[in-house]
Amino acid sequence: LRRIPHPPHRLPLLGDVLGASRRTPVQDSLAYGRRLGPIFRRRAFGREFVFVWGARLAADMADETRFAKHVGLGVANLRPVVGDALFTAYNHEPNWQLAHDVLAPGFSREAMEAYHPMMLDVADRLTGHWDRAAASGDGVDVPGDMTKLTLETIARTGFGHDFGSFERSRPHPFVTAMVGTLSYAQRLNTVPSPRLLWRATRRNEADIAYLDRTVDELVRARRAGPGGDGDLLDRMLETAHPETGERLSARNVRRQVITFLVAGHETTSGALSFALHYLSRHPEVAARARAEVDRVWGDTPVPDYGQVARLRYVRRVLDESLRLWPTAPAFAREAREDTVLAGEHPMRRGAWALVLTAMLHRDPQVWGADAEEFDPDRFEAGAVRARAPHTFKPFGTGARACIGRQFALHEATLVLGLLLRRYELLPDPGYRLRVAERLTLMPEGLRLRLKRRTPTA
Ligand code: MNH
Repeated sequence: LRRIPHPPHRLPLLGDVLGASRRTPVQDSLAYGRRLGPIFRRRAFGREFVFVWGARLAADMADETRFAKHVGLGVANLRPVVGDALFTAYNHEPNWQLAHDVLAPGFSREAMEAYHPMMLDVADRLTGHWDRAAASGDGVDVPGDMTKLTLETIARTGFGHDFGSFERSRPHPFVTAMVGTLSYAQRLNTVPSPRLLWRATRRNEADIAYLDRTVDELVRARRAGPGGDGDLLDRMLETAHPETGERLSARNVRRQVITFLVAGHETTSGALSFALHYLSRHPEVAARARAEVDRVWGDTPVPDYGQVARLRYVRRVLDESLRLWPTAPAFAREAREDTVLAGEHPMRRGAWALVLTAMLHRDPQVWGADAEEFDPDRFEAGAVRARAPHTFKPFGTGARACIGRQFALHEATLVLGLLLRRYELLPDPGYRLRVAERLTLMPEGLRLRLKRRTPTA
């Protein structure tokens, strides 16, 4: 450990807090990473965290035979909310495999095809709202509206539920409570003892109680009603494990529903928002993407499932946005046994480090001297093949990688296609990208003005 660099000015007790802010731990870590190199440590209140972002080191940590997901820091802080549900389960907890096997078919191609028309329905509500903004010349609140869209999409496709987000002027209280628990989980990492946050702790307990109540109500309604055509909730409630015949308990179902409602929308919303920001700032990229949509979709009023995957350039815009701002900006890995990381850093069994995806994605040795620039052509097939493996990891790695990856990519590509086809995106020239952190990343205060392109479509 002593060989791993750390910031020069360490305060007794407090640790490496000089020049760092509690609100932006990821962006501060990017700055440290640039100064300190591909592996570094930060200390806060007597706890030491190792960050890894160099491509060689990160690729070694992707070796599933020697490393596994570590449930730590922000993820562990969510355990009081979602316990042993998929995202927060320890590797050894039996409910991980059970839920994974029961829910994986909910992300198969057939399942995705069934979600597609529902995704279109929700997107219609967004464009209804944006059409009015385009007509009146008002700007739109991009992260706010993308959050409405992605929340309604996962609620509808996964649970047959409607939060009515587009009919509300303020975020649904479920979103407020969710953002509350995410922010609280992040803040817990920035204080020596949770007792310092007693007021926020009480608030957090109320937020958790609200999430639980909302979900219990949703489950009660499903049990009383007709069923959801094999959606995620049906699978959670009805499906027995194909081999063991085991089912998820009521308590575990509650935790899974919250997990999917949260994990299923917050990061996708950020990804869409960053992509829209970059599209508005790069008119030549937007023009190319729009030409592709016009070519692939022609004048079909609604694109079908297969027409979404054929938007290759739009998908590259999304990948490039997730490269610069992976909305889940880090994940933790632990050693399964005593091992040596990249032949250099000895690690004991159970020792762990954070893979700082946001910085791995900017490693100049992988992405070149212009790594900080937005350029979707980096994801052309030839360029991808030429790149070292495990250097683009917005969805994590290995057995515990994102189960919703295809879902998110399909939804986001579809929505970007629909928006590009319908509007010109006009940036506010005074806006400077500000990134808000609450475990996930979101462009703060991003507003765009819209010009309706095809009044008939
Ligand atoms: Mn998702 C795990 C990123 C969309 C549900 N997700 C992960 C991990 C990353 C991630 C990174 C691994 C975390 C870790 O190793 O600790 N997820 C994303 C991003 C998007 C995203 C960047 C959108 C863009 N995720 C979605 C969607 C859903 C979803 C959509 C559901 C519909 N994700 C999950 C679940 C897990 C997960 C569930 C936990 C999987 C597991 O541990 O088995």
